[in-house]
Amino acid sequence: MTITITAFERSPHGGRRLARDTRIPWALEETGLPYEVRLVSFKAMKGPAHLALHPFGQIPTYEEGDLALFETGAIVFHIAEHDAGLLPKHANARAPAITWMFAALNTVEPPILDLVTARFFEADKPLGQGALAPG
Ligand SMILES: N[C@@H](CCC(=O)N[C@@H](CS)C(=O)NCC(=O)O)C(=O)O
Repeated sequence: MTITITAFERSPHGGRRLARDTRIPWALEETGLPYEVRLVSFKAMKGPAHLALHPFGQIPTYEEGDLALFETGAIVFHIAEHDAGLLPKHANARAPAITWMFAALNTVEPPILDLVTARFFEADKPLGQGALAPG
């Protein structure tokens, strides 16, 4: 069954295929599953066809036959279930792997994203005057 994933066609910061979508081909390459990449524009991402795949109009998405997924964590979890090297079958090895998936998304990613935003996208603004500045 063909697996199709989506990625930015282009982003204001040159993020063609270099945004969070990189997690998905990485997992697919680890498992050896073949896949295709459909590049989407910002306009297409907010259109009805893409919104039917992703309720927030973002990338990445994952399609496999009738199955459509969004959220990198859920997609990587789904892919990892095909490969005991990524997600062990034994409960005591599986649970820590799942713990690290949650940690990566909930604990590791947010401060890295804050740092990237402050360092690269808001470097011209005084600290605290960026996107999250009050009022
Ligand atoms: N929590 C989501 C985040 C998805 C996300 O923020 N995607 C970004 C690219 S990394 C996006 O599509 N941004 C464009 C937009 O929000 O309009 C995930 O892990 O899949």
